[in-house]
Amino acid sequence: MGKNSQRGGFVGRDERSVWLDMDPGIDDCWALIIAAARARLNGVSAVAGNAPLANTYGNARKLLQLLGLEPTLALPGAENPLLGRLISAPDFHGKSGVGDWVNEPVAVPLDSPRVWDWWIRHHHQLCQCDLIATGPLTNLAVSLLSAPQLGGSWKSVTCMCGATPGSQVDKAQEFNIYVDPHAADIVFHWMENLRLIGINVAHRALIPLADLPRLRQYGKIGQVLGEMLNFYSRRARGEGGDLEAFPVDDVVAVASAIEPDLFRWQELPLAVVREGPLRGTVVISPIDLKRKPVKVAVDVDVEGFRHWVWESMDFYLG
Ligand SMILES: [Ca+2]
Repeated sequence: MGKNSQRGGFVGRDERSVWLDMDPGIDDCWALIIAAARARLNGVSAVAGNAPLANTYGNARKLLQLLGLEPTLALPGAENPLLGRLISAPDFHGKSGVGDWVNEPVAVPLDSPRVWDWWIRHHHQLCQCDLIATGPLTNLAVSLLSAPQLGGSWKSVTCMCGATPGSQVDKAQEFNIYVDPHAADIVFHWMENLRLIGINVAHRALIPLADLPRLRQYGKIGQVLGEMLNFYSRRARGEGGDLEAFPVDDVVAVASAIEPDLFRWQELPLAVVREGPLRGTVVISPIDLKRKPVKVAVDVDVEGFRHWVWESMDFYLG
């Protein structure tokens, strides 16, 4: 594996810098592993989502350690959505967020800096960095409420959430956006250079169950990831319509940020339904809201995506 101790992180196959904002979460873990193979990780911020913040923050730290990276690259974010109580996803990700992988929650001290403090303090560095968000968008929204100019600070921002307006999917809502629809609407309003991956695309780019034994060739990282994906794939298989495959939404988001040509995009101004039975549904914004267009993924090269995933994993060949 290629380490670069001088900068405290891996150098992947290009010199791109990324920041991951996530709620690990099993597919978040795979997304982090692949992002670390492809790019330099500037930071990983945790948000409450698939599990409470103490779990998602602890999971991010432990995974960074597994990859030989500094656990201090992880920063804590929000413990709750902007409004209402946290909804987590133990059915898919286990109570800890990472299936049966033994892990302890890491309590966040009251006086610990939160990620939006770091972003504000280091805002001049963000223009070099692609932000990829694969959890509820609470951290991004808090940063924008605190300092709206951060919306124009990133090189690009990719969010895994929702579903493209007008797409035919088995559910109108998706977990990240359903957990904190108010945060998503703020992000759609204020964030510039924004790309959206919805489940209408992510649930097409499925990984066949038959591919999982390939993980055995990647040593300890492959073993840990394999155990997690065995847990997750048993629960998520069939999402997307194929019982012999499972979705890896957060990995798709990383692919779309690093290899956007694998996707077809359309520009649309977006808003989010925040309350009621359609909570979390993405709609084309009414003209009077005057929103900037978002680049929305409308199609994916499925075979190209799968090839990219395993090519990325080869970074970890022993
Ligand atoms: Ca996630």
